[in-house]
Amino acid sequence: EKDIARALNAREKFENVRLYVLLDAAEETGFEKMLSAALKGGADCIQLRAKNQDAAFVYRLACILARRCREAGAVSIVNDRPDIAVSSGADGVHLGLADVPAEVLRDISTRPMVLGLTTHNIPELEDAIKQGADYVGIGPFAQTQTKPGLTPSGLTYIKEAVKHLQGSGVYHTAIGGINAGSIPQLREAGVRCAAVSSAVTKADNPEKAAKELKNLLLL
Ligand code: TZP
Ligand code: MG
Repeated sequence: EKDIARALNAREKFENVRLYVLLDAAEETGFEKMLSAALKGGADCIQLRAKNQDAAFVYRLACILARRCREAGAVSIVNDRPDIAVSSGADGVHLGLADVPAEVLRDISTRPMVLGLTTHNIPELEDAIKQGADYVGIGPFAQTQTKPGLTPSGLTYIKEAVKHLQGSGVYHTAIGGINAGSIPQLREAGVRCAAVSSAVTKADNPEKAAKELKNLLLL
């Protein structure tokens, strides 16, 4: 019973997340600047996505992420690495099919953690629910430069997933090639939360871009 209460507590952290921003880490200063802009722009959740980087570097950035998000009242998520998510003080971890299984997080958690899992179709979605996901990524919505080689599912899978998740208590975030122009059709499809990378990080004014996305998501 106590375990259920703890799990619900972690899940509830995601309840009010509307704008989810993924930040790729290249170097520390750039990361901190972008993190500040995203938080000022109203991002409710930030994910540290550090591919092909030293664990020492990822850990350092994750600690910064966790602290800054806590101060701003936003949710902090570390991609791929449950060990770094737990030890840095972040709120959660995001895992895909190529990452360690969700049980690893359970085995090493010293506190309740938010678990996010990637899904591309209904069988993967059902599996993610079984694995105890607090939220699932649903997509990719459109062509993305950030993660090459993905075939977009457009609105088809996103609509199915939103319907499938109704009443499950599991949250979702649409992902993949989303920009401000995508938000109205996503909202129409029942999407509450959208995850973006380039729409914020490659914008001339990242803070302003985040604000615009957030306002559209709140409509
Ligand atoms: N997973 C599916 S799409 C994607 C990830 C990490 C990248 C999203 O980035 P962008 O720039 O918003 O398309
Ligand atoms: Mg991954």
